[in-house]
Amino acid sequence: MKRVITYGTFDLLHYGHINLLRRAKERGDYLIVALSTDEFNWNEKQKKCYFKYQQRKTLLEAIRYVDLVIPETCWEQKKTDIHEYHIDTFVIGDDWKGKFDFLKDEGAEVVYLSRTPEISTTDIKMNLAKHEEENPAGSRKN
Ligand code: C2G
Repeated sequence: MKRVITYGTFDLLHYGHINLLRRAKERGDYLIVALSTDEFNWNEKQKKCYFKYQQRKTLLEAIRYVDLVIPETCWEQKKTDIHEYHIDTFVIGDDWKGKFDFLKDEGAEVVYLSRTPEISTTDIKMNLAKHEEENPAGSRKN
């Protein structure tokens, strides 16, 4: 049983995330997602999530490619996760290319997958804010 792990915030889940998770699962039989907690997101990535951890976890657990969701609470846990969860392959988007090569020393294959272009949680938020500005809810007809 080949075990794969990936890490992320996965806020406002979109098709870019799904493309990543699908390709990650294709590399093994069992996919673990280490989901960034709200505290980790804010303290380490300055991200304020629209959905709280439990909501993001519920969404991920509904995805057919995902077998287990665990919390990501710090940068350092990757090394121990590889051993604790008997991971064969670490997968993440290529926006992180080269950042986690040290996991090879723990015996894991490290794979950077191409990001899906033209979609991001940040863009979704910006586009929604712009739309709201151009079509304030209060003045909507009927
Ligand atoms: N992703 C993608 N294509 C996009 C957007 C995201 O392939 N258009 C991938 C990212 O590369 C990442 C995963 O989807 O592998 C989750 O993206 P984020 O939630 O933005 O994750 P990030 O904040 O990069 O967290 O310790 C690692 C970090 O927790 C990674």
